[in-house]
Amino acid sequence: MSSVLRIALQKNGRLSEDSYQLFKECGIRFDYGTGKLKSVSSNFPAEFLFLRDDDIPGYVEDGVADLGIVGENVAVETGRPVTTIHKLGFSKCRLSIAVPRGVDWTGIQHLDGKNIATSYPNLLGKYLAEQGVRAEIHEISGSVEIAPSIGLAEAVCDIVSSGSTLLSNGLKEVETIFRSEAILIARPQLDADKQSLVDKLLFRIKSVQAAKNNKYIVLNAPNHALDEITALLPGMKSPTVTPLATEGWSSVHSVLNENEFWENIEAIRAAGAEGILVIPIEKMIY
Ligand code: PRT
Ligand code: ZN
Repeated sequence: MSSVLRIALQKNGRLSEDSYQLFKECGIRFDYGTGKLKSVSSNFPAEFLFLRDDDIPGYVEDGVADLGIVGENVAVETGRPVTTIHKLGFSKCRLSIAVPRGVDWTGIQHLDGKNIATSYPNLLGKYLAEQGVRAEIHEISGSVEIAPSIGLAEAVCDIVSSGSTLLSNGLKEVETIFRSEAILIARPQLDADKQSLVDKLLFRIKSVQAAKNNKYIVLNAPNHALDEITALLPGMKSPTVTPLATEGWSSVHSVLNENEFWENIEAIRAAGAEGILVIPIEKMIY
């Protein structure tokens, strides 16, 4: 029988939509959101399991699933021996310590002898040990941010994204102890057939991510400025330069990375480029 990859995804939560979208962009079709716990892809040898995120590292470790998508915070907190094979760039958040707004925060030593409520006792415990702080960790599974107002703890350590939950509970963020994003995890020992399917999947994921991080750019340039402009647009190998019907002008086509985008565009315009078109890329194959 030929191999089928089993991939565990969060059933319904903050990771779900982006995870489903990623596979869609990789051209891998499967049904989700039907209430089913399992779905078989119609065009890739993969089977998807829909689970609670906290259970995913364990299922991957036990071999029930070969791959899984979870927040790095969950993967590290559970401490399961799974391999992180790729960072996915979505569901970014941080694990932070927060205290009531009125507290005069002087540094991490402020927590000495205090009670801290969290759902992340391992990550917090490790951080406090590194900082040489002796505090009591009070583990709770949800609604951590209300702990100080009901007298359960003097501080919290919780996931923060926009910061509005802390704000609306009268708390302020004072230390970030961990930064997280969604990651693809794998069972450490995959057989050769499954590993080759993982490689195929990773190739697609990287192509999708590269496309998102780059833009296709087309512009008109006076020939005397071509050297300067093409130096700013190295592209995948080198830019395409073709003459325009108008004497003394060329059309330049290239690819520009999102991170360098605005700075380069300004320099390109200053060098004399005109009619600049910026076009999204669907896939980018190196
Ligand atoms: O039901 P299941 O167990 O599968 O899901 P869950 O409720 O445990 O997890 P879920 O769906 O809330 O989060 C899944 C993953 O998304 C987390 O493990 C993180 O890696 C990531 N993530 C990204 C977040 C957030 N952003 C986030 N904002 N996880 C939780 N939050 C919560 C946080 O706990 C706090 O209550 O949102 C609140 C803070 O948000 P802000 O925007 O007000 O700061
Ligand atoms: Zn969960």
